[in-house]
Amino acid sequence: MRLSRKAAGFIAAAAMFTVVAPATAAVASPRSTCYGGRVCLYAGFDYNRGQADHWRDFVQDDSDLTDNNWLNWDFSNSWHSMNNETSSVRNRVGCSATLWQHAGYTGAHSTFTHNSNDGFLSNNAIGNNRTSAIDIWCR
Ligand SMILES: [Ca+2]
Ligand SMILES: [Ca+2]
Ligand SMILES: [Ca+2]
Repeated sequence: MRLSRKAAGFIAAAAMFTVVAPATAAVASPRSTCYGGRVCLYAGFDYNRGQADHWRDFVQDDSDLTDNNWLNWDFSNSWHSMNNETSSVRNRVGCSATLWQHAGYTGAHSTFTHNSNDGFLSNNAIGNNRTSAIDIWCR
C-alpha cells in the first residue's frame, strides 16, 4: 500500500500520540506513589487520578481521623478533614492494615495486606467515604 505524504504524516502523528499516551499517566496525582513503610490514603478513587490530590500517609495506628487533615500534593495542609473521606488506599507498610468505620476501631472494616492497592473502596466492607480510624498491625 502506498501512502500519501499526508497519510504518512497522520500515521506518524498517531504513533507519536501512542508514545505520548503513557505520559497521560501524568494526570495521575503526584502522590499516587506510596513509599515503603507507609500506608497511603487518598480522598479520591484511583489514588486521586485526575482529582484534587488530597492524600496522607501513615506509619503507625491512628484511632481517630477526625483530627487529621489531608495533605495537598506539595505536602502542604489542605485544612480539609480526613474523616469519612477515604476512597482509595495503598499499603506499603510491611504488614496488614485495617481501615475502620468509626474512631476507636469499631464498625465496618476492611483489611489490606502489605503491597496491596485498592483504588475503589465502594465495593469493600469499609465502603467509600467512611474511614475514621486506621490500624496498622505491625506498628
Ligand atoms: Ca488522629
Ligand atoms: Ca475495592
Ligand atoms: Ca466513619
